[in-house]
Amino acid sequence: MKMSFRWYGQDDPVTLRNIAQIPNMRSIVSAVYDVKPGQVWPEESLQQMKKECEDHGLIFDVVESIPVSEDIKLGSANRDELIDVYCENIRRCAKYGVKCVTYNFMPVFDWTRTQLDKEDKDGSTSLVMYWDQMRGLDPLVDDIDLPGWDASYTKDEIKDLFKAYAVIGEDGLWDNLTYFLQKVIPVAEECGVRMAIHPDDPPYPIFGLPRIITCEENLDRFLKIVDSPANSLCLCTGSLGCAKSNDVVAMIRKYSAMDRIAFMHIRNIRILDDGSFEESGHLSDCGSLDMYEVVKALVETGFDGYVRPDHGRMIWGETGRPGYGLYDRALGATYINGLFEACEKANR
Ligand code: DNO
Repeated sequence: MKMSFRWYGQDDPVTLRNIAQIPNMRSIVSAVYDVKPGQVWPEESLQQMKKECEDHGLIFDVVESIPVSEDIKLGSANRDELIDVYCENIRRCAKYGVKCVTYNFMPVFDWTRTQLDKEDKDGSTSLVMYWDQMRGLDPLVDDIDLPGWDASYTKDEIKDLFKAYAVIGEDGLWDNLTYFLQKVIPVAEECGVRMAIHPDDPPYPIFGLPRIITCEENLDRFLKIVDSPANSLCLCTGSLGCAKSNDVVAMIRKYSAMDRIAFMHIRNIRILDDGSFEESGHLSDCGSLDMYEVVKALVETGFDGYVRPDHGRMIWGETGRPGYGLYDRALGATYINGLFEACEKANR
């Protein structure tokens, strides 16, 4: 496996020097952040990112994310132009050494949480989603302002998007994803990039918006749309794992054996009785997922893709981007390294 760490560029309080000091750290996961979705990424930005990483003994070879515009997901009239820009961005990333590009196909917003700084008994804080804070909210009536939502939309724009997704539904979203993949994957293949779709987080409908990258049946369907290693998964244990019906270890075993996992996001979550969940420390004991079994499944199937510790808690008084501080993610990386070493030695 190739150990990696997400870095938000020059504005990130976590520095490349910090990251380079974590044992076994190899790759940087980043993106060009000062360009809006649907625009071409300047080559200078990619070149600079590559150089900065190299100056710290790290490799910039994973992009997270090239965002997919809503007009592509909705199948709007201008989608061809936007897909052309998307393909150009893949080519540009490849030119500067990128081997894996992560993206998601979630309508309107990325992950959903109800609080980003829930304090645990030990004083650490983490991201949580509590159903009792979600219930009763209606995006078409209420002014919803959940943490992590794209603040660039006006309330009216959000309402229009919800209506547009209600019209296309899940079937329309599958059609638009198919259209996107059929154009994008050949380009990725041509330039040696593996596209890695991130599962919906959480993997069930939120406020009635369609969600399709959610479960084994749907991942099977997704992978068949274009049957190529360039059309792969970013398998996020914490996202798929918060639906009790998902057997994450079995999914990893199956898709890794098929060589269809390009990128692993490894983190643990604690599922509560009502289906709410809290992001926990990475260790198996801290949450509901068995991280040893996760890594064992990867090792036994010969996984050689990218791995990153996903969201960490805020500990030791650190402040910063929720989920993306240095300390707890570094502890996560070290724990994951340990699991890999043990499983690899046992597998020899
Ligand atoms: C959350 C991340 C996601 C992920 C995107 C990929 O912290 O895992 O935001 O980057 O869904 O497009």
